[in-house]
This record gives sequence, C-alpha cells and structure tokens, in this order.
Amino acid sequence: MKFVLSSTQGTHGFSIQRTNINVPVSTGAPSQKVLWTPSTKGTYTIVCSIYCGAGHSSMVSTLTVS
Ligand SMILES: [Cu+2]
Repeated sequence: MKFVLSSTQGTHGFSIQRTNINVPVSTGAPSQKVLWTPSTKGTYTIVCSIYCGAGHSSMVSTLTVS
C-alpha cells in the first residue's frame, strides 16, 4: 500500500493508529511517500497527529484492510 501525502494548508500529521506510521506533512515540503504492508486485516483509524487549528479533531478517517 502506498500513500502520497501533501498539504495545501499548514502542517498536519498522518498517523495510522496501531502502527508506527506517523508522518508530518507541511505546506511547501515535497510530498511524503509512505509504503506500508499491513500484516493484519481489519479496520485502522487514521488521524491527524499534529494540532493544526480549527477542524483538527474532525481529521479522522478509517481504512479497511480485507
Ligand atoms: Cu491536525
């Protein structure tokens, strides 16, 4: 699985919970590429791990590995 990460506004953190993936992503920085091979099926929660202002707490998503 490959994630290509960039930010159009501010600094954020791309974190997949229950893994050691936690990558800062900043405006103007080159895209971050993250490769991950899940070893366990299931649902993973993705959060922004760096406080980025209003809306930070709503920056949550899920990823299902089947
Ligand atoms: Cu944030």
